[in-house]
Amino acid sequence: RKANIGVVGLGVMGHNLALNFERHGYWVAVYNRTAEKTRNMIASAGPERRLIGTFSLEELCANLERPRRILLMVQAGQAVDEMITSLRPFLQSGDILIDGGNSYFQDTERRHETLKGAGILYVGMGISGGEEGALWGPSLMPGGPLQAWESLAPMLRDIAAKAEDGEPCVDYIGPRGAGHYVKMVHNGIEYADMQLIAETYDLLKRALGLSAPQLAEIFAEWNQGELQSYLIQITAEVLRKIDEETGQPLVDLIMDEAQQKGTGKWTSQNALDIGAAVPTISAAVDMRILSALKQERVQASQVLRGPTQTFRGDPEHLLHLTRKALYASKIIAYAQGMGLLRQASQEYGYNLKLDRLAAIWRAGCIIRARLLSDITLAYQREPGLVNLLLAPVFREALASHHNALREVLKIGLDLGIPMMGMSTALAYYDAYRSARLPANLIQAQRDYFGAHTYRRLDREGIFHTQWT
Ligand code: NBP
Repeated sequence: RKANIGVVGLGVMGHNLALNFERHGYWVAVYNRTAEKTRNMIASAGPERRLIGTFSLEELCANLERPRRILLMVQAGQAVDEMITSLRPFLQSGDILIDGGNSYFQDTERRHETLKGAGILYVGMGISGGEEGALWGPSLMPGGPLQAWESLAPMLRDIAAKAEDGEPCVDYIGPRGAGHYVKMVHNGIEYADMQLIAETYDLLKRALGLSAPQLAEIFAEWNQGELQSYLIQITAEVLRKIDEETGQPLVDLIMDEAQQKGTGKWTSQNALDIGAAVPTISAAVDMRILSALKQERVQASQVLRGPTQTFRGDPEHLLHLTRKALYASKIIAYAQGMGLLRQASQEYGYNLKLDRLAAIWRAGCIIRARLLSDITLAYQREPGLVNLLLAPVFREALASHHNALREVLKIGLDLGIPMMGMSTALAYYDAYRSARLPANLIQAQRDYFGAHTYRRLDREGIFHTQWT
């Protein structure tokens, strides 16, 4: 019999997504460049499973019902182009090719354009949720031709995570590279969220001298309230983990050099390109870059001076403030990410529905959080909302939390603890709520040295002054 879908690339994600489709009653044909992985998968799954192992792309395509649906789960970049070229001779008009990797959205736009002429429907689909999500329910962000979405929707709804209200965490995102664009920004927000949590951990550890297991209890408790999220939950679990060999908290033994695969950097780069401010996402990328300079930092720590004072305040009060500061800065970081999506939607004609994006991030993905239900509601109530910070629910949350963020940053400054994520979040908030910024001076300077002209508050027109 013919399979309903083909999966190419049986790495961590492809393997588990194939099993997820199979568990929902679909026949899945699988293929991997290294044949051994295919054999192992078929052997370990057992003969009763609806899986068809194939050992060439021709065999894979011959085993698929038409129009074919093929999910590529190979490494992003050149491997995707190579697979498209190799698959191309076996595909026919109307077939659907889905790239589920973390491809750069401009690559997806290009591939979409190339395949369009042959009538092949190219879908760039962001997938979030990691290994477990792929198996038990990821958040899916498919973009591309609407016709492809209509054919894929029932299957994707089946395998996707389900939000609390039972709604599947998948929806049509928009044309061309929209799905991969949205996944990129999802990852940018994820970078910011992780950085804010890391700063909170650092402050509490250094100011209060708390151990990892003590911090684990604090994060676990915070996970019961407004901060409830996957990232806070796993932070508690990470902090609780004891290294079996040494008996020490494992986190204390892990090298403090953060790696990155590029999606956070792309988010910052693209935000600069289209003129959207995402300082907290950029700060998260910058802090990963600084973290990677381990040797330099160790040397600099011997010669560069900072404050020597210790924290003398009330520990309970600091915990209370830090929880509020984390929530406030998290709202501001999400507002930056949503603002970028809004701008990109206009720039690229993606016609993004921000309430739908927040809705499909409520479960399955790495940034799933209680906060996303509020974001969904805020955009449902006011689809034209220009900035998330202006939604009544977040305006009020920030009114009651911004002072805690200020207090926590003052403590961090006094102790010399770098809090680039939180401080950019507060600066963004203060800049956005400033009716007047000092850009008048910048305009005057530009006009002084470059005759760049300026506009005036009191008169219409374009002006230039002989400053000397
Ligand atoms: P893995 O590293 O586990 O697997 C990579 C797959 O790509 C293997 O099947 C490998 O085949 C295949 N491949 C490579 Br590498 N180069 C190839 C080429 N030139 N031609 C054909 N196949 C090639 O990756 P993964 O973690 O499953 O990730 C797959 C995609 O999903 C990536 O784009 C990733 O960014 C994205 N993603 C990952 C996660 C996650 O949590 N891991 C989450 C969301 C998205 P081989 O067996 O022959 O080497």
